[in-house]
Amino acid sequence: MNITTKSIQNKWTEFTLTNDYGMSASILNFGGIITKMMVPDQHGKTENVVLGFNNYADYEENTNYLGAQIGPVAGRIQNAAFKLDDKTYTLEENEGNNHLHGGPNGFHQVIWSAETSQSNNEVSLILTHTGRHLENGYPGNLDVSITYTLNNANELTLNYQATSDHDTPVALTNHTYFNLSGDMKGTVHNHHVQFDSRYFAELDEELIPTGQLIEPVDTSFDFRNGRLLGDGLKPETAQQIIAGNGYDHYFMFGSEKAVTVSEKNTGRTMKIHTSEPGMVLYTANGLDEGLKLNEGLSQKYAGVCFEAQPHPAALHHDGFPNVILPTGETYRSYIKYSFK
Ligand code: FUC
Repeated sequence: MNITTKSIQNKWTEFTLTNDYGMSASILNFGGIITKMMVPDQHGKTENVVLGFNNYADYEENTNYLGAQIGPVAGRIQNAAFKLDDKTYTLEENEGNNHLHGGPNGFHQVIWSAETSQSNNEVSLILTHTGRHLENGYPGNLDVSITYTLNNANELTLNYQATSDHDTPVALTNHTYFNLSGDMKGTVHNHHVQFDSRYFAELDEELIPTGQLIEPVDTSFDFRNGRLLGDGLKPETAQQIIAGNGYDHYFMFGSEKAVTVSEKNTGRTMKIHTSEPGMVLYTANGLDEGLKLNEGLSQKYAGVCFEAQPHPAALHHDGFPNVILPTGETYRSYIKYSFK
């Protein structure tokens, strides 16, 4: 196991965690961005399974949030405002009238403090940051830590912790675009995905949840028995069309908070386990085309994000898992990616 560091343009550091079985994960202290994840396939061939920029400078304006940590609140906050404890808080509008992914100065734009630790069977990077009271419109000084741990079982775990001195909304996630074909050979149409979800959140034209939860029985939104993502990447239903002919929806997990993703050409399988109550499944329907990525130019559907999180729709509607972190309590969550 080891950790190496690389200075990027004299302002950021990239940490690469490597295990004894050929898997590695590279992470920038800027935005906590996962720039690369090298994972062996069934035949022992090690390739990159995430999308990342070829030039680090392109992460400065990462409007597609490649690999980034998202916070304090991932997802869209309708009309960039919410009410809490009888006060209305106004946030910056960065997508129409709405506030997306923590706003323009969200956690994806922060240079985090970094420490590393190492033992025989795992290596970790610990990033910490304090968001200041009302800095981006959110109440409370928010102390956040994200620990990335790679072990010898080819598992990368992200452990999130946050505490605040005010009641405040918190929904942390990671925005990595996966493509298990390795080195971005094509799109994610042939990725097979399975997870236990009985409800997903209906979206309006601005991709804001309407408050309605839909039962996906026997549609391309039903992943309980597994299906190819390609089934849903077409203009079949109003919900797919709204999302840009694909998925960009919040699914609530059932009793199993896990997702299994596999790609048959390489035999790679990734299992995601999380403590979060649901996830946004986003199939890169809106990914800008022609971005210079590590393995070529980006295109629509070049990756898939599994954004495990509570959803800020809870600020405006009943029926969604809570996003308010009470003063002095600790937000704790994890997302674990296991590869086979
Ligand atoms: C996802 C989506 C969005 C968006 C973005 C880059 O989380 O929900 O629609 O385009 O990230």
